[in-house]
Amino acid sequence: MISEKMEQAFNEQINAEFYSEYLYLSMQSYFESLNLKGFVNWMTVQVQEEHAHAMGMFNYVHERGGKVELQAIDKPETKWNSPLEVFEHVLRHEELVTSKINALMDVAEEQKDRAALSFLDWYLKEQVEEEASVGGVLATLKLIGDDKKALLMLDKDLAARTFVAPVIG
Ligand code: OFO
Repeated sequence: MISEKMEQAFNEQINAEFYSEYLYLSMQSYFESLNLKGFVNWMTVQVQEEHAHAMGMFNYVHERGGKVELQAIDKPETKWNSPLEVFEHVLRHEELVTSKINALMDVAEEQKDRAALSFLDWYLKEQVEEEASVGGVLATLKLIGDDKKALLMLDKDLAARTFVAPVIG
């Protein structure tokens, strides 16, 4: 059984993961409007990953005898001025999520919930990977600048990303 405080903290993080899914879906729509299908694909995979992150916690709370109460998901941004601006936003967002996972681990530590700590370890490692992969695309976009040909080459690269259902926990 998890404590009420731990359950509440997980519920908040589940909402944050669903918000991430929503935000990336909004970014996917932006790339659809630019007809950059590789970027669309990258965002499609990101959306699926965020859904898996949310569901991993959703299932975990139930496994521990807790209850999930879904909250309203905030409206995500819908407008960006360039792919570069989108990926700056993604990196900022992932850094925020990393801080939220750290805060969740702080609650687990304070509650002496070692099982939750060990479960959350996967999320912490995932955040390191997320920030690195987003940082890589962002660095390439900075190099590309206004070069349309180079942007289309990156778009082709991003089309290769595939979703692999994660084994969480
Ligand atoms: Fe769930 O990792 Fe991104 O937000």
